[in-house]
Amino acid sequence: MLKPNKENPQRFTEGELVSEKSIKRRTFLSFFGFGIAGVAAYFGWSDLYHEPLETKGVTAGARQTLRGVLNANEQVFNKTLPAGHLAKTYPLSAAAKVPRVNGDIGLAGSDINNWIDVIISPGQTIKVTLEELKSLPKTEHVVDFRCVEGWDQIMHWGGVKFSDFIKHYQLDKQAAMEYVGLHTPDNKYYVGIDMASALHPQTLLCYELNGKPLSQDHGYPLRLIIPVKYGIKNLKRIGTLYFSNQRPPDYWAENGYDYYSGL
Ligand SMILES: Nc1nc2c(c(=O)[nH]1)N[C@H]1C(S)=C(S)[C@@H](COP(=O)(O)O)O[C@H]1N2
Ligand SMILES: [Mo]
Repeated sequence: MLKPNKENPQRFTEGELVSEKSIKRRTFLSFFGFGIAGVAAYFGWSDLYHEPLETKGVTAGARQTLRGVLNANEQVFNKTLPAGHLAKTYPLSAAAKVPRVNGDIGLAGSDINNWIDVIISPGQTIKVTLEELKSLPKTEHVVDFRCVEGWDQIMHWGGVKFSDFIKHYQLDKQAAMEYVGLHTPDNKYYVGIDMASALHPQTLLCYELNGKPLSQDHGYPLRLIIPVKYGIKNLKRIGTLYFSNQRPPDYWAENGYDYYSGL
């Protein structure tokens, strides 16, 4: 649309015409690129902000359109990321000497065991001890750990590859399911992970940070380290691990965050 030039209301400048056209074009493009900003520009941020929350389910707390975008992103990422895509690794010297602690939901109880419960079918649970896991091949890596709050830190982790754990306990049938669910012993923190990301070669059932056993606030005895996901998915103090074809409940997805939370 042509608008009068402010300085000279009788004149229209070509610049305005071009820039308005290009803005429209960009809005259009980013909308179809699933950009949240694009969607907001298209519908108006205030409409988005005031639209009803999604129907509460495995995910909750996000506006309906935003959740639609997040779920569409999951489809795109699942189909386009090459299976072997690795997170960047760093030299040992780059690892934080005093790693920061963030998030203590599910860590307050005294229910600190040296095993985890692995539900291999609805009626069958096996106890997998820390000692057993330590006897399996150890994998270490130094990766950038990223929190959705905006900070990141290079950290040195050690543990058993999730895929080695699957192989050792012959859980192939379970690994053919779509999701892994994990929760703390008190059930207060819980996450769901798509199986492709769980089986990713850098995903660890982790028991060491900087070459030492995990401290309690970093998730003793065992935590998930999944460098292809944001920190929220890296559950500390695993109590129970199970397999499912439905999305397992997920603490932050119920509070408005992306279920997939991939990097
Ligand atoms: N049990 C549990 N695990 C958790 C959290 C939590 O609150 N409780 N917070 C998550 C978040 S948001 C981040 S960023 C990382 C932080 O891990 P760190 O304390 O080892 O740095 O743990 C994740 N795992
Ligand atoms: Mo986080």
